[in-house]
Amino acid sequence: MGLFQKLKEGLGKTHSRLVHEIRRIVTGSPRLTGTTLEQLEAALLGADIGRAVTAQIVNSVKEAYESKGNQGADVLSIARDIVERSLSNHSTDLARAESGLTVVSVVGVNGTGKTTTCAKLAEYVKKRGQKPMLAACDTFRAAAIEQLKLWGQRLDVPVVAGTYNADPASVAHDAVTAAMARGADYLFVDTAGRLHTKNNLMQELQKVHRVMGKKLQGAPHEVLLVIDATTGMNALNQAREFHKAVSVTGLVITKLDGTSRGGMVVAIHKELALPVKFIGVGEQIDDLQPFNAADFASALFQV
Ligand SMILES: Nc1nc2c(ncn2[C@@H]2O[C@H](COP(=O)(O)OP(=O)(O)OP(=O)(O)O)[C@@H](O)[C@H]2O)c(=O)[nH]1
Ligand SMILES: [Mg+2]
Repeated sequence: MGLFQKLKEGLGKTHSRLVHEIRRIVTGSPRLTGTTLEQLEAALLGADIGRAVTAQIVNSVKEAYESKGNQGADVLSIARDIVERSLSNHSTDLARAESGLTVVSVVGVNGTGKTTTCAKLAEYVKKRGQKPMLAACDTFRAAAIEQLKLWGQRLDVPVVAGTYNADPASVAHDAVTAAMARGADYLFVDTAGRLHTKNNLMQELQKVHRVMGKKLQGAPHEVLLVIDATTGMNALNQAREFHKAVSVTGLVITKLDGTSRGGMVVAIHKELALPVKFIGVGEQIDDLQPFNAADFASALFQV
């Protein structure tokens, strides 16, 4: 299956909700009235597209109707174009250190998909011909180390791990040392899930980053915050707090296949001005995709 097809399937719940509702609204009302616009607004907000972008879409639909009449107001394509434009002002490629090893720290609250994302990213760079390594810095949750090691075995990617309850910063230090010694291109650092409201845990994360930065200048070169799309707008608070503590460089939004509110990608991007770098649309290893604004917008609104 092609990448776009997979994306379309993954976003299927959000797509059918939006397209179904918008079509019902448009065909149910031969003339565009105030009520139609209100229904359109409700449909877009219901998919969590957010107030700002929803208002833009509703205004454009109104303008198109006023200047061109009903025929000119193709609501789905207007929405598609506005969503694409609102998402496309950022580069989304994985950071690359100027020379040698690039360290990518993967952070977020519990259960968002960090460990899976580390594995998927390792596979992603491997497919491009680069050499990945993994660091098991979740020394807290039961079975977290085994989970990452299992991925390492499956993907044939080396994993640096310590023991449970070891200081994650010391595992991170050893992992950077090992990755440099082995000439890896990327080190993906799997960190423990933590609530953004827990100060001591956020400080622990800062320490992990500080220690890596001492070992290798610029590390971590990328801090990816993994957000579970099914948590909806609470993700905004998570993102703000993580960003404050560890300067997030990009977002990974997972589990988009599990929600009909996939428009949250648009709202979060608008609200935070942080690039969405990857999205997860399933549990398989190749279900993590580099984010592409045009494809995402088409997958939401294209019939
Ligand atoms: N459907 C779906 N499931 C996903 C996606 N990404 C991750 N998952 C699933 O989410 C669950 C949790 O994933 P993990 O990678 O263990 O999450 P984590 O953030 O490392 O969890 P903790 O380490 O406990 O904080 C697993 O069952 C994954 O398969 C996705 O894009 N879609
Ligand atoms: Mg994990």
